[in-house]
Amino acid sequence: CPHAKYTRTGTKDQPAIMRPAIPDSKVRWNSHFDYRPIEFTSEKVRTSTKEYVDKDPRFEVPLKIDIPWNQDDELCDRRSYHGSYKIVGGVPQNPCGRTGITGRGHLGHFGPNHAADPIVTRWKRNEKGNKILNNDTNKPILQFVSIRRKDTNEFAIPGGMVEKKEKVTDTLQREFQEETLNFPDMSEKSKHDLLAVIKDTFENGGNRIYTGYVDDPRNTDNAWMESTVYNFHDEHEEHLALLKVNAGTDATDAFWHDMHSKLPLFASHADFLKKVSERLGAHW
Ligand code: RP5
Ligand code: MG
Ligand code: MG
Repeated sequence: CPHAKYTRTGTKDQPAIMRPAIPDSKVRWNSHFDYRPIEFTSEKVRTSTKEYVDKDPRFEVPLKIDIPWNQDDELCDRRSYHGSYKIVGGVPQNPCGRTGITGRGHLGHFGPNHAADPIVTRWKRNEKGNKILNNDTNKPILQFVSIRRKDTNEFAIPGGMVEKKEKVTDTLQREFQEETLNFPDMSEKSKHDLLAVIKDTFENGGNRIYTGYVDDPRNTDNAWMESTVYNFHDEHEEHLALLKVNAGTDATDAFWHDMHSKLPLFASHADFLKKVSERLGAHW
């Protein structure tokens, strides 16, 4: 499990909550520390009446709420990729350590909140179609479909939350479409063709890059993000590489971006991209 290391939480609509600083050596639960976390669950999550948002089992007395921790229940999969998590004080404990915040912050579920991240890549090419090499590393440069997130304004992979009873393979396609393929004026025929390409390449040509904890700014001691990350690479500019992208729901912008280590990216997304570049022998 990687170290939980975020120091603040917040979204565009809600001010950032400053977390008490936790020295690296004190992140793990077994290190002794005079720990005084802040309890924070956003108004939106606390007052939600959506069936898919958990009730807080600590406060719903006398109405007893029994959440099937560590299991795949009818609403969502509450299992972690990091094995069985502990229940402390009636709620799950973040397996990666202290975050400075208790409660759920902006997250709907206690325990793992599952997401999926599609990394769509192609080679950067010149007008003749040859791969462009980086001057320092002499390795070819990859490009990936990137968004700028509405909430934090950072560059990110166009991923999203796994919805109620959704398969991860469906989340990957849905989020990619929603966040990067927004063409309101496109004809029905072109839309149909475009979606067929996505469906075909996403269902047949992906490589799993990572599954597990994401160092997301919304993580708390009791709720955290985990993701399944896939790379869909178009080696010969046959299908995905030809896509034109346009920002949709959660993005202010969507574009093909050169991949390298200096890009400031949301959450653990740089770690995921690094893995892709290593796998394909690309510049990083
Ligand atoms: C990150 O948050 C995941 O890696 C994924 O990219 C994203 C999912 O949350 P939303 O984009 O739906 O806010 O932890
Ligand atoms: Mg998203
Ligand atoms: Mg989304």
